[in-house]
Amino acid sequence: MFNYDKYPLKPEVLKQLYVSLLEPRMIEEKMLVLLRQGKISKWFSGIGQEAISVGCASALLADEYILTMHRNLGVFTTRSVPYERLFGQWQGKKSGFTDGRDRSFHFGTKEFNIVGMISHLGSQLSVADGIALGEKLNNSNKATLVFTGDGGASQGEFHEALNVAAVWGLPVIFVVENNGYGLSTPTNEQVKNEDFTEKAKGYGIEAYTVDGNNILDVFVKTSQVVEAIRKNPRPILLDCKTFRVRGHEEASGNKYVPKTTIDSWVDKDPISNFEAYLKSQGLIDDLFINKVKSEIKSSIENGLSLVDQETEIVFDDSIKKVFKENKSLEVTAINKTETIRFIDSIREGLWQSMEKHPDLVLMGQDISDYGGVFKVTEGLLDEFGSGRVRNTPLCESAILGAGLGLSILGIKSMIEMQFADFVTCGFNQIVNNLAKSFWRWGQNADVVIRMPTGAGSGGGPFHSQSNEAWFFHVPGLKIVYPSNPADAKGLLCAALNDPNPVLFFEHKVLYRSLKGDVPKDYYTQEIGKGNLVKEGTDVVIITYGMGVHWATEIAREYDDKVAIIDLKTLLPLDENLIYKAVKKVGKALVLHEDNLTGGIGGEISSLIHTNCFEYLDAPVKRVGSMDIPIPFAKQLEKEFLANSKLKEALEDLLNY
Ligand SMILES: Cc1ncc(C[n+]2csc(CCOP(=O)(O)OP(=O)(O)O)c2C)c(N)n1
Repeated sequence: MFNYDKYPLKPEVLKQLYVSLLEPRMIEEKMLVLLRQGKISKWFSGIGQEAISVGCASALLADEYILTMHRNLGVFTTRSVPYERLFGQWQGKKSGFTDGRDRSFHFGTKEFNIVGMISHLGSQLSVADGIALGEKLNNSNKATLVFTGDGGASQGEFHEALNVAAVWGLPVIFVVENNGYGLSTPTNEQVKNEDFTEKAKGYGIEAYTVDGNNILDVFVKTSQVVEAIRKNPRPILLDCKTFRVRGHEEASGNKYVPKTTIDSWVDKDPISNFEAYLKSQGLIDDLFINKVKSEIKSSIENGLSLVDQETEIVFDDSIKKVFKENKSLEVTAINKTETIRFIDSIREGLWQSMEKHPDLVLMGQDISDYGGVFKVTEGLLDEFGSGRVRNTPLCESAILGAGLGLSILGIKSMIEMQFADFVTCGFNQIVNNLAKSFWRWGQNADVVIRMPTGAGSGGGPFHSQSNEAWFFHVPGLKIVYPSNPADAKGLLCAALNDPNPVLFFEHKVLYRSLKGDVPKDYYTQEIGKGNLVKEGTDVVIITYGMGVHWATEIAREYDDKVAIIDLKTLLPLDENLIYKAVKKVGKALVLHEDNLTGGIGGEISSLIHTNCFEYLDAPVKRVGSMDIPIPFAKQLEKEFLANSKLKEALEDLLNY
């Protein structure tokens, strides 16, 4: 059935491949028993597909990254991940890789150079791009390999990741496990053209069809392409034809698959066929097979008994650790200042951070020779070169995923959204991958996302939204929103020092309209600290960004009655500063440019009511923009904005 003779490999290699194939099969057979006993929660079967995982993992060097999906147990076993750690992971034990925080194959381990999936299909592909970019920038001559199913390849991320890899010449191997079904959907309902090599060609990517049930075909083809791309970095796609002979996951069954189809693929089983071949060649015999099987069996039993002896994981405060510790020290500003615009302060912060972190990479649309649509990155290309100042194709998601990939190699990145509005196209990567990675398996996402935001320049509903509240809800993210040039530079430098994902909001209208005194040298400001910018006796306005300027303007009309807090950071929120000021004056007005409903003001107002109730002389007032999309025409936009309602609300509160 398989022409194994085509590949003249050494007997030791052939025998090792056989043993490597047996491992995942035998583990899985045992897990199916444990599943029935309720000892593990879910199982996604890779039976019949082991040749792909094992062949690929055997072809790569141990220090080359592999990004796995839910049917790739063979990668873990081939990389000699201890069984007890895998079993611990599946049973939510401490010996696993996620401290019981995430299930099954949703973990990575840098010790074994494996990055596991998140549930959201497609997202891994861009992370692989980032790792491959890091390897390329490091001149390491290493390849990266990432798996996707044929179903997952319908995700937009597949398109984005392949395109980026092609344009940037990244040494990444995209392996499509083309196994006939995505859950219950047959491939012909998933895609019109089932040949993924043809799709690859559309991106300018070399591609090969691989018999995914023939271990030698997988191993030899992968070895060849990995060798090729180490020397000459470029992406290659392997379309591995195979079949999922069991259900999507054990509980769901596979009644929708014709029995004759399953039977025909069972006949093509990658292990029994290879075993028969090796026997026919006199390379192995029953004695050898039994010995290997009994060794694997006892390793499985041993691993399971170790995990059985483990106590259940306990709930404690460590569960709250969503951020990696930030060990960077604050750098104090020295007095020598210059008066510069908001936009210049951001450019200066970026520039000096590029000098401070020699591996920091900037990525974004048109940010390189064009300098970005707002010209924030103008001049950086000439100084720091095209490796570090990178124009990206028009694909937010893939670049955000790539940012996580770079972090895995310990490389910092700054990603510019052309307009904050376009972050919607990368939302999944931010809230599911970047935000949760450290909490899930200890891998931080060292990424700063710059967000040119805000209305006031007639940008209309898609170029001037305030969307900080979308992220405020997500544990694992930091949100910084400066209102003036000095804070912008100090906070940007701090954000770039911080090893965690930071969304950095910059109000576009302030870019060129606001000047301020900014220390010339490099300095940082602490993230998570707000500022009482003005003292007052009767009311405190708690705000940020453009709100600070609106508040400052109106406060002039009320002598010393109005205090103002500039939050500067929204996540983590400087709660103590808020409470102190509210307790002092007894009245609070929370102001933001964002729409009122679901805006950050709701949370702040609730916190004040809970923590300062006895001190309040009036209910907390919220002022936000109207709950409609942002209108384009100047006069409509003006009325839409929170500022138009500020005076009335402030008077109400003062007179309460
Ligand atoms: C973005 C997203 N949508 C839906 C799902 C639910 N889901 C989990 S696996 C799966 C099918 C995956 O098919 P394929 O990529 O071909 O991999 P296979 O399971 O066949 O190995 C679906 C729809 C998901 N995990 N992610």
